[in-house]
Amino acid sequence: GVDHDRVKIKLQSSHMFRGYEFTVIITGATIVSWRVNNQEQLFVSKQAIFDGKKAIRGGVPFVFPQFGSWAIGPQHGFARITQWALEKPPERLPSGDVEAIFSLQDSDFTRGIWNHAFRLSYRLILREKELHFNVGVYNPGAEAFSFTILLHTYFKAPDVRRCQITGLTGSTFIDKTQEGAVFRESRDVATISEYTDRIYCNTAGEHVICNVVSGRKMRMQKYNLPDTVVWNPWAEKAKGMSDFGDDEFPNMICVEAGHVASPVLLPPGTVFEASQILQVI
Ligand code: TA6
Repeated sequence: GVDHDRVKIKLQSSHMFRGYEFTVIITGATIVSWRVNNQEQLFVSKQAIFDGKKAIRGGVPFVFPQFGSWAIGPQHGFARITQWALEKPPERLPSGDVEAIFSLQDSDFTRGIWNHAFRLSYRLILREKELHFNVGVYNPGAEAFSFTILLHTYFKAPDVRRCQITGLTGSTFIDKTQEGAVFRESRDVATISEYTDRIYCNTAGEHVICNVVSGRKMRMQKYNLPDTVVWNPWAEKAKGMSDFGDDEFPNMICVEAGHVASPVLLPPGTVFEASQILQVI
């Protein structure tokens, strides 16, 4: 269903009690819920703010055209706090999947921050245990522009200390908890036991995150999103965030697919395409 600020998309499964659905808040095209077998896979803080002025603390905020802080605009860019358009309402495809397309193009608001004409398309496809994210960035202008882009996914977890992430081995990472010092990941399986904020560069095209909700595993496949950010604010930082409960940090792990270690340079008249597939396995 579509109402003025959110689009709820349900894939009615054959089994009575096994619902597959996702909900998108059109501000920021932020997915705020993705249920598989009626179980929520995404973390959204109980103190998340939905007024559109601040990014939603949870779900999958859309980070564009800037990952991180920049001098000219809000941290992580404007896409996640701007009203997108529902380009194509939810439709069941012949394959049985359900597809919805959101779009965002430059406006007075965006040009006031970042003076480029652009058009984003965001095609979401719901399959039984999968959610596909297809992103397109188009440059309609006469000048090239560069950007960084990331899907800021908050996974729900019973206890982040038991989560394990594969596919980071051997990658160099920028450690934002240590003033950006660069290290190499030596562990086959990465775990988190403290405040963590790492930009892993040129990681494998696939990660498996273990011990997420309901003890299942989450497979993340990335295309043209070479980097992976891993974040958990832990207790101290969580206390300093008004939209993050003091006791919530154990129940989330951010594993974020992006092109952030180096910017994308987009020549006039061309398109950057990237995608992510999340699958409960
Ligand atoms: O997820 C990585 C990160 O860049 C962290 O440094 C932290 O700032 C997080 O994003 C959340 O940022 P936000 O602007 O949503 O509070």
